[in-house]
Amino acid sequence: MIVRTLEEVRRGPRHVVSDGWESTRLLLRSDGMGFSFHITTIHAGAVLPMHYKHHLESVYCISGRGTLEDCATGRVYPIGPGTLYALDRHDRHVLRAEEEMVMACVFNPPLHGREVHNAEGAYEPVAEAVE
Ligand code: 9YT
Repeated sequence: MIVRTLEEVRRGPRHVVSDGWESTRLLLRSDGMGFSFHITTIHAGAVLPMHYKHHLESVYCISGRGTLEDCATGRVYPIGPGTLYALDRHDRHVLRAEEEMVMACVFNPPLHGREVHNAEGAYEPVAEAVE
């Protein structure tokens, strides 16, 4: 059984800070669950183009407000507390945070833990694990 707190994981290497967002990866590939689970904070004003070509991701908004653009259709969805989006088709998208947003994110396959977005807003499938 695994029991850990956001507070303790935030203090270690599973807390990653990047441009416009930071994320605490509570579960990673090395935990053996078949998915990874993250609590991600999107900073106010961030505009994040993303395209997870190698992963499926679902995102649940806990707090804050913003919008999600589906680049294939141009459709823009309001995102707020209680809204979930799932990138079931590896959808290219842009997340815009009107205020700070806290999101719970699940990735399949799980992230290893040190990925950052490449120029296309994707995570490369890499081989290194972070324990
Ligand atoms: C909402 C969002 O950007 N999710 C991606 C997960 C997060 N950037 C992470 O942990 O890498």
